[in-house]
Amino acid sequence: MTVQELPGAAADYRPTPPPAWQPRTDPAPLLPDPEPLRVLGTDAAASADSGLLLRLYAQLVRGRRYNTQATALTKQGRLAVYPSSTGQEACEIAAAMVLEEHDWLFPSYRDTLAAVARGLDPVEALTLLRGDWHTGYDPREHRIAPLCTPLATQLPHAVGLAHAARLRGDDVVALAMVGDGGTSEGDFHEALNFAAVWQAPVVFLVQNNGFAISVPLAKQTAAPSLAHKAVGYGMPGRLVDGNDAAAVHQVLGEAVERARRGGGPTLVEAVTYRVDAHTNADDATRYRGEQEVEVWRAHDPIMLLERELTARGLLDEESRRTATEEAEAMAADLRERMNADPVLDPMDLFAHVYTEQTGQLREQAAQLRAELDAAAEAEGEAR
Ligand SMILES: Cc1ncc(C[n+]2csc(CCOP(=O)(O)OP(=O)(O)O)c2C)c(N)n1
Ligand SMILES: [Mg+2]
Repeated sequence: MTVQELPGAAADYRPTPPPAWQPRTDPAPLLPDPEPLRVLGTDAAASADSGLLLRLYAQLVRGRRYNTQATALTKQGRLAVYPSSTGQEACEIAAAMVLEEHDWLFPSYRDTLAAVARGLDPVEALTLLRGDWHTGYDPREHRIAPLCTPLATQLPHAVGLAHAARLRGDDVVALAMVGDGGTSEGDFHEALNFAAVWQAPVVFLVQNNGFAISVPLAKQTAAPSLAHKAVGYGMPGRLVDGNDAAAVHQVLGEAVERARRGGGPTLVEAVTYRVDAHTNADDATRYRGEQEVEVWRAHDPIMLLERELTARGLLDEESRRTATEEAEAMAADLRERMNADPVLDPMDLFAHVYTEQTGQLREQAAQLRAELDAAAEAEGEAR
């Protein structure tokens, strides 16, 4: 294609150079470190609190078991779909643990573990994924927004809530979770911009697990790292090893404290890996090799913690067994309760959608009501 030049353009155009442009703030302190922060297996681990490491360990073991149990339930037809976070447990658990009870968590569909670690009933956390109805839990009870399926839409919600809380003088930090793919959504950019302009008390946690379904990170972005995106909005970007539970806990803890003190938002990129397929409905062998997965298995979050705890003499056979038994008890309870058929009213589908029902939804509700009544009548006549 040839670009047509306007007559007289280029050659005659000799503008006065504009005044030198200066950055309004120094970008250097906002830049992420070149390497993700690691604690486990480094000198920094010596100063990590042993009680915290043991709590993280118990929760990670429990989280892994939750993932395998929920995946098994999909195979048994008890759960429609489950996006496993196996391999990402350190991010999930640390995110829940750095928050106070009065803070808010804004999870994505993959973040069931974070919601459960924050106190949500393990069965209620699966209501949506079972296809029962809507969110399935009361978001206000534990201050956990709905597990969000539309990518990144939870982020502007988190910013709005955090900003509103600050205007009211409430001590609330919002932690919003999103995937690497979600960073390409407009909502991600709008949320970051508003958060930085308003200095809202928000922490954005990007779990870079390498893929958005089959799309690898290299096809998602050309940025030096996802954490670098923070700089363009005027907030600090932090890069952390997402499989190192102590490091994720430290970085998120610092970001939450900063937000609480009025220091504004932070973007944290946790570099991790989705070991399982996108969901039970996906076949990951079609877009990645087993070798790649093996490399990440050798950097497993539970294994990294076990190594550290064992080296420090904090984890013996008995405490390991206790953690496993507790996780098994949780899985058994989850199995039992998920195997009971839920009592559902299909009309609930129309409740809690809008304060004032739209005309279209009213029509659909009437249609469903008529179908249900006809079915009940036919069943009555057949008896
Ligand atoms: C707005 C929107 N577009 C597309 C989809 C379909 N979709 C569901 S998950 C997914 C990939 C998201 O990848 P990522 O953000 O990296 O999260 P991950 O699944 O890896 O946790 C896509 C494209 C969606 N849910 N919402
Ligand atoms: Mg991803």
